[in-house]
Amino acid sequence: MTIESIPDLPEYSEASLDNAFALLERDARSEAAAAHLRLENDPDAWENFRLGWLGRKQGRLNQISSKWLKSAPPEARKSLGMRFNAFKAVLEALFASASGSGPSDAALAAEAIDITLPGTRRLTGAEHPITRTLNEIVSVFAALGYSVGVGPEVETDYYNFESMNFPPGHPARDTQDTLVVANQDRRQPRDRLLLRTHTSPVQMRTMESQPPPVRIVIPGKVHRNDAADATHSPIFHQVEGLCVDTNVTFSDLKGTLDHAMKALFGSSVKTRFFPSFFPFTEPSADVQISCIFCGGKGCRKCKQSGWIELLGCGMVDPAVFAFAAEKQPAYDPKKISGFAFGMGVERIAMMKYGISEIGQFYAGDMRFLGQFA
Ligand code: 2U9
Repeated sequence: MTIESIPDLPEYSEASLDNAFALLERDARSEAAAAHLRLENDPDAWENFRLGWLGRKQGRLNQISSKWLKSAPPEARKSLGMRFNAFKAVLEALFASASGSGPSDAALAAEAIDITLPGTRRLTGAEHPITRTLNEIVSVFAALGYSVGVGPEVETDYYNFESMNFPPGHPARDTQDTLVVANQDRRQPRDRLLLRTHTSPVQMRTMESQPPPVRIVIPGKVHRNDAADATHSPIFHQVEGLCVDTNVTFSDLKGTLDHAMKALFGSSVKTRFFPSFFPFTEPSADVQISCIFCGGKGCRKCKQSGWIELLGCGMVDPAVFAFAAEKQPAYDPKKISGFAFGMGVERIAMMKYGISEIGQFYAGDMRFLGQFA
């Protein structure tokens, strides 16, 4: 209500004041009744009633009294003031009776709770089997004193390939084809961005940032232009490890990985190492473990061989150390040596949990994922 919308009093006789205040009281009582009805849908109905009449600034009582008192002849002011006080008491009584009356039966019934009903069962979250396997692998190495590193999934050509001994144009790059960021012709070839094909760039960055000794594992997501099938996905997870110190030997590598495989698959598991090739290690090896399904006797899973190939490893190639030495001269291959290894997390999770389709990990099907809760 604005001050303009308040009617002027035609005159200040007692009869006309009686009439004006009777009308005000009638309005107030009918608004109070309406507020009471509205209360079920509008919990603020009574507060709005109070503010509308008794509010300090916008309340009608104040506005009307100041307008009428201002224009009243001096002899009518006393009577007018007393009537305002009486009307204020009516308004306060209306409000007090309402606020004391509480919510209606219907409102109480609507929010009643039947405590005899069973509770709502909420699904608790659980680690995804890939995350769980990745963490398990990492903790095996953490217990051997390895620290854990992470790094960018979008990498430069230098860290992903060149520093890992895949020179530009070298055919070894074809084994790890990947997506590259478009429109980078103005950048130097070594600075062009791509989705990393392995987590090795993080090991290289670690060596650049600290002198030896280094013992570190890097878990993470990697990307390769590989066709998806039952056991391959173009996006997968790896854990790679790097150990650099004085006098690190191939025996240390064998002992470390033999221990890790026993920790992951059980103490009866055996390991064996076969010559292999990776650009970043020399010599390199593929590691097999005795078949965890048949204990080495030969079964369908191990194609009757008793062995399953699980990871790759090798002694860090001196050429890789030479790239690190550009920033940290202590990586002098004449003074230090190191081993590195890499494993696919999906492959290990599939072995541990007897899963035959890699796509199950990514489908988000609760019937599959619920088994790991
Ligand atoms: C630095 C130097 C050497 C990491 C290594 C492998 C062997 C390997 C594969 C296993 C299955 C990749 O996920 S997979 O397809 N990895 O066989 N990775 S040695 O060598 C490094 C890493 C960093 C500085």
